Amino acid sequence: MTVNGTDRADRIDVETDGARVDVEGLKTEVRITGGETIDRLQVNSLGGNDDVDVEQAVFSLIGVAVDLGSGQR
Ligand SMILES: [Ca+2]
Ligand SMILES: [Ca+2]
Repeated sequence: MTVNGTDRADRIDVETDGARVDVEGLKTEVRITGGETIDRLQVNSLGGNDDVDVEQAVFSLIGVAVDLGSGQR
C-alpha cells in the first residue's frame, strides 16, 4: 500500500490503535485494519519540507518505508 503527501510541507503521523494502523496528516485519513493483508506501507511525502513520524509499535504490525522526496531542509 502506498500513501502520498502533497508538494507542500506535510506533517504525517503513522500510529497504531490496537491492531490497526492509522496514517494521519494526509488529506484523507488512512486506516489499515488487521483484517487486510497489507504487510508493507510506503509513505511518499513528495515535495516540501516534510515531517513523517512513525510510532515504533507500527513496525511490529507492518513494514514501513518512508521517502521524504525533495525539498527537505
Ligand atoms: Ca519532502
Ligand atoms: Ca510534502
